[in-house]
Amino acid sequence: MNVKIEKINERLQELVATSQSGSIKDAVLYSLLAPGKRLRPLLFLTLLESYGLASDDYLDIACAIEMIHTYSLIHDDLPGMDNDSLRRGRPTCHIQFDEASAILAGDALLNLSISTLLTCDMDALLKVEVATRLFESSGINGMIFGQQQDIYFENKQANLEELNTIHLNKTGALISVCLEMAALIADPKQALSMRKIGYDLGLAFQIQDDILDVIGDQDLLGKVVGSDETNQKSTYVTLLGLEESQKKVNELFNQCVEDTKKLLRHPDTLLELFDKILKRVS
Ligand code: GRG
Repeated sequence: MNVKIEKINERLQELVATSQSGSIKDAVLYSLLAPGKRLRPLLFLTLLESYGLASDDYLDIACAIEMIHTYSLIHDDLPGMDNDSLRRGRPTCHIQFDEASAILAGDALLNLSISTLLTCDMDALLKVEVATRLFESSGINGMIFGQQQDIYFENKQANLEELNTIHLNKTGALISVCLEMAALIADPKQALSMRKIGYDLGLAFQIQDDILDVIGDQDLLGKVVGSDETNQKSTYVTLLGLEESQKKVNELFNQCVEDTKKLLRHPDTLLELFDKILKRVS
């Protein structure tokens, strides 16, 4: 396994270890340590390394990001939202435990993410800046807004602009802030440019997700395919078809590559990660 992923997983386990024992801790560990790809923390840590910083020094921030992502997946899978039964190759949290435990496990992860960030070892002002952007992006003006729009458009036809708003907020905001936070730490002048690259990457990632929901392999993806159709969701594939959707992914990817090369002296590792993310089958 990738060394960075191993370190993220070990640190996640340590950060939860001191929590009160009981079913919520069990549910948190069940979802958090399930085999996720850790793409968001990897983007953050990889960009820090591209800037020449030691990524190990920022592992707690990477874990805070993953905690937010995992809480969003647990809540998204609930019967009141997407009502999914499979996630990361396992029964979803509310199926394995129960709905109350899944709601509380998501809440606990959000809290744990905040305390992890606030207690990490970093200059206090920079920490406030990084935390502000992380929680703005995952909050009501970012991921949560996207989720609300996503639910609003269930059983309704969204046009391309509306779909972009959903995708950019629901998925793009958290992906984007991973790059933005690394730039804020290492080279603040590049933070806005990195945010833009992150949004393009996030949109491409979500379009790829729309494609995989139609042509993907359920066993590899570890989640139920065809869930967009079941939930009557507008997607890039329903609006533009498979071929045009793939074209859009490629266009966005090329844009990300071009923009990144303009900013970084050593872009190769980050570009390899972009490539891996957008060619993913799982
Ligand atoms: C419930 C507040 C709240 C928000 C939910 C992000 C989100 C908003 C819901 C997740 C549902 C979903 C399928 C979103 C699209 C983004 C996406 C493909 C997430 C899965 O990310 P991966 O593939 O998952 O990185 P792993 O399991 O590898 O971490």
